[in-house]
Amino acid sequence: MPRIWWGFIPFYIISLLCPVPKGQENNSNKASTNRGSSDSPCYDAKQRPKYCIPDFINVALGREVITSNTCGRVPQKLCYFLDSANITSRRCQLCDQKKADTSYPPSYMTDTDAQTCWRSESGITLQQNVTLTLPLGRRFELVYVSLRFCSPRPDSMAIYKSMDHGKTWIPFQFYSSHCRRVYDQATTSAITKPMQHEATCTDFQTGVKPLTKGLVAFMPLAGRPSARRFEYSPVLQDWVTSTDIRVVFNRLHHGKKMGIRRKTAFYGVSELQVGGRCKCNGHASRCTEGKEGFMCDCQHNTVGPECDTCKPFYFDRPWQRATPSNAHECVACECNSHSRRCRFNMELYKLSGRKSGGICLNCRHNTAGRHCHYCKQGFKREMSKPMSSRKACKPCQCHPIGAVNAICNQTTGQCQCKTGVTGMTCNRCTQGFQQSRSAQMPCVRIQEEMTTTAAYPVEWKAGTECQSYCKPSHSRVHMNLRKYCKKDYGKRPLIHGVLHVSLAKKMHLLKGGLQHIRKQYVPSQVICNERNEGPSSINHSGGERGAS
Ligand SMILES: *[C@@H]1O[C@H](CO)[C@@H](O)[C@H](O)[C@H]1NC(C)=O
Ligand SMILES: *[C@@H]1O[C@H](CO)[C@@H](O)[C@H](O)[C@H]1NC(C)=O
Ligand SMILES: *[C@@H]1O[C@H](CO)[C@@H](O)[C@H](O)[C@H]1NC(C)=O
Ligand SMILES: *[C@@H]1O[C@H](CO)[C@@H](O)[C@H](O)[C@H]1NC(C)=O
Ligand SMILES: *[C@@H]1O[C@H](CO)[C@@H](O)[C@H](O)[C@H]1NC(C)=O
Ligand SMILES: [Ca+2]
Repeated sequence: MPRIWWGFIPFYIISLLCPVPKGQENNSNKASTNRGSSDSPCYDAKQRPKYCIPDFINVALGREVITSNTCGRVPQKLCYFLDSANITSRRCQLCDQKKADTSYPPSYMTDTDAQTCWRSESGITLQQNVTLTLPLGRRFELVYVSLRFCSPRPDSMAIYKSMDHGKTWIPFQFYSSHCRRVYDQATTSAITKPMQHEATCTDFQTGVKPLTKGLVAFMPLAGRPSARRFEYSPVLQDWVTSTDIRVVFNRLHHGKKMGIRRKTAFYGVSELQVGGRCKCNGHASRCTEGKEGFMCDCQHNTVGPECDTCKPFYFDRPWQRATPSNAHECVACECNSHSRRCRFNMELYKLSGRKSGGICLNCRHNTAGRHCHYCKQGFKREMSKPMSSRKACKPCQCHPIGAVNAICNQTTGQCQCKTGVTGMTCNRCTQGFQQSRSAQMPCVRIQEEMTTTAAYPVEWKAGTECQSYCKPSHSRVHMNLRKYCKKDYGKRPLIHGVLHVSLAKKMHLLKGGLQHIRKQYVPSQVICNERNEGPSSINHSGGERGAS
């Protein structure tokens, strides 16, 4: 990662103008000597998330600068000064791109060598602008833009920034000895709050001296009223954000002032630096350069090039930029381990007093609810297991005929029984009742039954668990009542009749393959009441029900 060339700008200037949270300056040293998650600047000693930002880097280092104009396409004479204060130290040299030692390419601005120098063509006319464009590849929050010249500084120059990768440009700063004439701007003395996101014009750093090695340094936060509360100022956060930097040299100093003729004068820059840090919104302390450019090393359960979204399943509250007083980390949804997906709901979030707005999606293990915190219909809570257990909810197993529907009381497991039916799953006739032939009234008062006369021996007696008395029929078709209940209920809250398995169908089933049949469902009565040939002769009010 390219470091800042600190020798360039006095450190105290930067620390004064761009307050850095305590401990950040020493960050890089710590990180290299004392690596480990517990030491992460994004978490405190108790592993609580805290505000963190990446180190400053010289974003321009090694990057390509696109220039409108570079000397030496045709050999030219360029004159410059050896001594920054002495006009008589003038030297003239040939610039010729055909030879390496007489070439002054743009890459000399972003190398690490303070001696190497890019030079524009000489003989720049008064109307001619020379432009340097530096794409940064991603969004950075800039601390400074600085140029070290190897010619006298320009009389007028402008710095622009882009926030959309060069589509549009926003003035960042103007430098001119004649602000009004060149840029139609007043020379700014003080920056007030309403204009702190606007470019100003200054005659500072525009003098002809030093004749060489002069500096133009722009600090976008310098003198801006909200700079001290930068982390709480969206206006300034926006102001320093850029994807590209453009420097335009609009006017040379008069040749007379320098004692050189315009024909041999040029713009020369030995170092172009852009101090900035990746925009990571307070959620990363590191930003490393990889194949796809600089990437924030996002913490606090955030993701994205700028740590600008919550990572999947961490949608319990909305994403927010961190501040020094609150890390605003993304929080996982509470789904009792029954879901790995959730979504955010603003209404619920507001109702909860801005605490929780996550809604679990696709609750598994027969659970339901916003947090998968209760059992879905047809299931009861298994109290011996914690809610987060995969076995927290068990099927009600309400009897398909004895119960009104498949839904039981979540806590007690009690199914809703029809008249005269009892038992947790409604599988028995109450005392004084006995089984009838009707599916709607499976148990009738014993005296009523006497009067209607039972054609078949009905054995659905009190105290008899159906499953235990349901014997396999002769056909050895082992049916599973439990599965039947599960399948046929829910869709049909009331069963109006029982299954007729016609003889033909039965034959088909027997021939067709027992394996298949074993998976089929037949209500208990079919098997219970008949030895073998019975089922088709049972005539309840309902019609035939699919055994397929
Ligand atoms: C780092 O911190 C130590 C004390 O913790 C201090 O003595 C040192 O000067 C700091 N270094 C820098 C580069 O700020
Ligand atoms: C200016 O530079 C010239 C030649 O480099 C030298 O002779 C002269 O003494 C210098 N003058 C001052 C004031 O430094
Ligand atoms: C040079 O820049 C100035 C100021 O931005 C502008 O008004 C002028 O049109 C430019 N000249 C050319 C030739 O582009
Ligand atoms: C479930 O049973 C309990 C205990 O009898 C009762 O308090 C509760 O109201 C019942 N719940 C429902 C939804 O019927
Ligand atoms: C079943 O009962 C209905 C009247 O309830 C009657 O019309 C029908 O013929 C009976 N079917 C058999 C197979 O007994
Ligand atoms: Ca250089």
